[in-house]
Amino acid sequence: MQQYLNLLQKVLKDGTEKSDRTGTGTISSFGHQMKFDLSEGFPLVTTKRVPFRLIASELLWFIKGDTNIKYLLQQNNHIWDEWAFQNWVESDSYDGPDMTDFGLRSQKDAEFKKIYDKQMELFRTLILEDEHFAKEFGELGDVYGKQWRAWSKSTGETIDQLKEVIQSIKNNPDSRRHIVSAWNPEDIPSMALPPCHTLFQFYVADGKLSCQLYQRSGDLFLGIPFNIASYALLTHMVAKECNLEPGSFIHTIGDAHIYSNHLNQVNEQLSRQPKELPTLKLTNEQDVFSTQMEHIELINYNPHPSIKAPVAV
Ligand code: UFP
Repeated sequence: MQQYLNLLQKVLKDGTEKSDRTGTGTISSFGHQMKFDLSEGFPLVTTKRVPFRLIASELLWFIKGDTNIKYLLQQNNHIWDEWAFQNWVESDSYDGPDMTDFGLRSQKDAEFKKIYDKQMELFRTLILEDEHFAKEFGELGDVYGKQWRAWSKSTGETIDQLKEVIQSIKNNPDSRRHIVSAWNPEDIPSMALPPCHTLFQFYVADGKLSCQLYQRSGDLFLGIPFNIASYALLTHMVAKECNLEPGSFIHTIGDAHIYSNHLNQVNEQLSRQPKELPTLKLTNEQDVFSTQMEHIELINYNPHPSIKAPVAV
C-alpha cells in the first residue's frame, strides 16, 4: 500500500488549493495512477482500520442492481444514508425541523447535530419498518446498481452491462471491449451523486484477470481506500467465476484531493508504518450474482487503529 501513501504525500506536497462543491476546500492534483498486484495480498489500507464489511455489502448492493438503501440499512451499512435523507427533507412530505445544509451544519453546530441525529434515526426506522416510505424515500435513482445492471436504452429496454461483460470475458477473453460504464449523461441530473467511479475495463492475459478503473473524483483520505478495496474485491469475484486468477487492479484518478479538514488525519496516517496485507477468501461455488456476505472472508487484517474524519456532503 506504499503507493497509496506516496500519492497522499505527493498531493500534499504538489497539490493546488482548490474550492469545491461542498464548501470545505481541498488540496487537489489531476491525473494519477496506482497499480496493485492482487497476488501480493488484498489491497486494504493498513495504516488505519478500513471497515471492509461496509465495502463488501455496498459492492453486493451494486451487483444486485439494487438502488434502494433499505438493503444497506439491513446490513447495518450507512454510507449512503445522507443522500436518501436529503431527498426526504427536501420533499413536500417532510414536516420536521429545518434540515437545510445538514452536512456542514451538523459538523459546526452541536445543538443542531442533536436535532439532525434524531431526524436521521427516525428516517432509518421509517425505511426499515414502513414499506411505502422505503419505496418512496429509500430510492436513490439512477446510481451504480441501475447503470451496471439495467442501463436504459432509448427503446425502453435495458442492458445488463455486468452480466454481458462477464459473458464476454468467458467467451472472448482477448477482447479489448470488456467495459462497464456508470457515466450515463442522460441520467446525471437525476443521480444523487454523479458516479465517482465512472468506467472500468477488464483485461485477460496469462490466465489472469486485471481491472482498470477510471475515477473522475477521489477523496484520498476517506473515499479512495474504499474504492481500491471494492474494485479489488470485484476483480477477485469476476476472476473466480471466469476460472481465472486475479491479476492487477489499476486505479486511475482524475481530481485526486485531500479535504482541508483531513490534513491532521493524513499526517497521522503518513507517520505510521504499513503492515502486512490481508488475504481474501471467496467461499461460494456459484456465480458473482449469488454471492452473499457470508461467502466473503478477509484473513489476517491487522491494521493500525481507525482515524476519524468528517465526510464532506
Ligand atoms: N467520493 C470518493 N469515492 C466514492 C464516492 C465519492 O472519493 O466512491 F462516491 C468523493 C469524491 C469527492 C466527493 O470528494 O466524494 C464527490 O463530490 P463531487 O461529485 O463534487 O466530485
